[in-house]
Amino acid sequence: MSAPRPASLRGRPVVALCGGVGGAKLALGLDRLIGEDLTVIVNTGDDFEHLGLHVSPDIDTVLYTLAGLSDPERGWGRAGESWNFMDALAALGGETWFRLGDRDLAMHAERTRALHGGTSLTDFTTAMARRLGIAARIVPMSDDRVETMVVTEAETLPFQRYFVGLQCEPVLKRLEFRNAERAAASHQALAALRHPDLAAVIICPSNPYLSVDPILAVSDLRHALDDVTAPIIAVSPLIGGQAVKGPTAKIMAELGVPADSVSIARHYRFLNGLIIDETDRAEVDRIDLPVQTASIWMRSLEDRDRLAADCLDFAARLVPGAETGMGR
Ligand code: FO1
Repeated sequence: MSAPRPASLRGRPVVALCGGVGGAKLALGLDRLIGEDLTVIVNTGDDFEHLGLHVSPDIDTVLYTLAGLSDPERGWGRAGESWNFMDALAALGGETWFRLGDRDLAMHAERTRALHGGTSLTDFTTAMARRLGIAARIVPMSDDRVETMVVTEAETLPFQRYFVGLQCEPVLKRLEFRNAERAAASHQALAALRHPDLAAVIICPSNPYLSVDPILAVSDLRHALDDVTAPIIAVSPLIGGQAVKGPTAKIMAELGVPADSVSIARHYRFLNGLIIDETDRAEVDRIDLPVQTASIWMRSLEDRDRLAADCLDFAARLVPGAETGMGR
């Protein structure tokens, strides 16, 4: 059973910014705690057209995770998946570097059909969340195409070619978020950030460079965040200088940034507070922000619930006038 939320936040909306696997775990804890008061704004910089289908990997990871349908080992795709389509495709000599499971395929086919019929990605995603019985609103950062491109020493790669095709091996020089400045924010994402009673914005422990920066690159969203008066907090994606999963530490090394929570706090310039792992307690005094230590490695459902409650407690204590007993 989830912990009760702080009285000062009860019934008030909360926004989470989220990428794929790591972020979705916290989004699940938040959904279990505050359900329909939560809006999750999801990165779509990883979206791409594959085999004629519109694939939105981070949206699907969040949908499947919150619906209890995700594969617990991989973190992406659906549990109990079968791969007949991929096997048949391989036999025909088709492209198999990016794997679409048979069940997952239904989502991509349905999304592609809906988008071709004029439905927006926002409307399709919110409809799917309802259909899958999810209480929170799940919304893409934009209905317009924004493409994360990875600039390496040798070439500029579309995100999935770098992430899946090359397993993040090439040394990253920088990232580009094509069309982000021109893309309009999803109307639901903007409305959630502009809600007059907004209680908190929580940046999930997703990869800051690959997963959260594309959201922040959408100028409408960045400006809306600048105008947010509610506390904006982040959960560090690092524990002991390493990501639980994924290439965050490798990318930080390649960008010449120390892989620690101090760098995460500097990266998100607009933060009012940062949650770091209790084992990184020694870093607290080097961070120029209110810091809460917590156990941020989410192995069990209870871990997700507890961290979600910690986030809301921390945000509630950051409101001017609230008692500030930071966990230092
Ligand atoms: N990740 C992989 O490492 N290999 C895959 O073949 C793969 C397929 C895939 C299909 C659908 C989907 O929603 C996600 C998929 N992912 C795969 C994960 C995805 O590439 C990443 O998790 C995100 O884009 C980064 O957050």
